[in-house]
Amino acid sequence: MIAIRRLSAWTCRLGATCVVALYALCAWADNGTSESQEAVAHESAPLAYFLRSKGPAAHPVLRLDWILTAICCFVCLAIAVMLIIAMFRRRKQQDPRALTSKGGVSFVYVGTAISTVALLGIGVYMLMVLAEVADPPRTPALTVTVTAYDWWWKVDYGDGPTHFTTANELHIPVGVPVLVQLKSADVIHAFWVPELSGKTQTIPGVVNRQWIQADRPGVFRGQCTQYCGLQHAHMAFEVYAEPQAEFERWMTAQRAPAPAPSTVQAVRGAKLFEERCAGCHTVRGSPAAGVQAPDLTHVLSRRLIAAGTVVNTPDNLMNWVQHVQEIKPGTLMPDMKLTPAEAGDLSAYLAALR
Ligand code: HEC
Ligand SMILES: [Cu+2]
Repeated sequence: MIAIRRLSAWTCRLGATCVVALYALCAWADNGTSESQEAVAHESAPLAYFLRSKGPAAHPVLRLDWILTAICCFVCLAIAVMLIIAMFRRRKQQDPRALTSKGGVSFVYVGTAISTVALLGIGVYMLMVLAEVADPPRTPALTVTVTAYDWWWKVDYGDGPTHFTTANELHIPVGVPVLVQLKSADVIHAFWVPELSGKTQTIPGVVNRQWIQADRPGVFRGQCTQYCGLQHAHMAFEVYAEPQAEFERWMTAQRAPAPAPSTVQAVRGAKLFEERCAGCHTVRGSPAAGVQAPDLTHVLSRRLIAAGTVVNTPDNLMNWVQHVQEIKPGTLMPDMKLTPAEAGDLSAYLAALR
């Protein structure tokens, strides 16, 4: 009896050590990567779903993660320890022709009972977490519509004359619940901002709902989490949680149409854009009204382009336009063949879309 008690204490201690080690490993990976990937996604890579939750829709999920991990570690260890004991504690030799063997069956009953209770408990706890995060604590302060495309995200704000569209970037006011209506334009994707909420699928023909809330200002990385084809891994986005005033300034700036091109070069660039890009892209305030690609009215205001793949600098932008298929092979924009003069004109036009 004493031996068993000592053994179970030892197993518990080892389980706890495993969980702590796992946590340390996550923290280490998190630090290492955020330094080396500074250029791509500051403070948000990797997704850190085992480390931080920054809002009420994510806190219960993080707690669930760790409790389940602890239980799983404990079960693995307990089984390993019992196996080892079984290997070393042989029974007395028996007559090999004997038909009956005694003892040991009670372990089956005890094991089944413990597993049943544990699994039922976990099931109930999971349902409680689901209920806890199903609805926001109060009426959402804002509703946005996010539509998933192969392989980027369209974000729509407001309707009627105040409506505007952006891509791969979700701005929200801090400290209030925001309702995200989720749609898909093609296949099944899934919306996930680990620090702000659990995962929700986007399904063609269905409008799903997920609420998010950030307790503090910050940038939170999101990722498509349902395999959707070749560039699924490059289908990220960022959520910017901002104080109300800053958020409203951003909205006002985004609502404005693009200014008319002001230099001769930019006018040439605008014409080129209409001929070569307008079939897919929209620039409000110009005749370009394509719908199958990101709205570029304020493309320069975005930190990243191509669904989190490229940092948005003037050089990277023109490199993207001309070498899309090298940067994001298979994506639904073709490489644009431009002469150096055309690239200069287009660049001058795009530079005003901020
Ligand atoms: C056949 C349709 C098509 C044409 C034509 C096209 N694009 Fe695109 N473009 C796309 C798609 C689709 C994406 C999204 C790619 C992704 O992220 O996977 C995109 C993305 C972009 C982006 C990144 C936007 C962001 O916020 O992530 C820029 C900039 C861009 N295109 C510029 C241009 C320019 C300039 C032209 C014309 C020279 C052009 N595109 C022509 C389909 C097109
Ligand atoms: Cu995907």
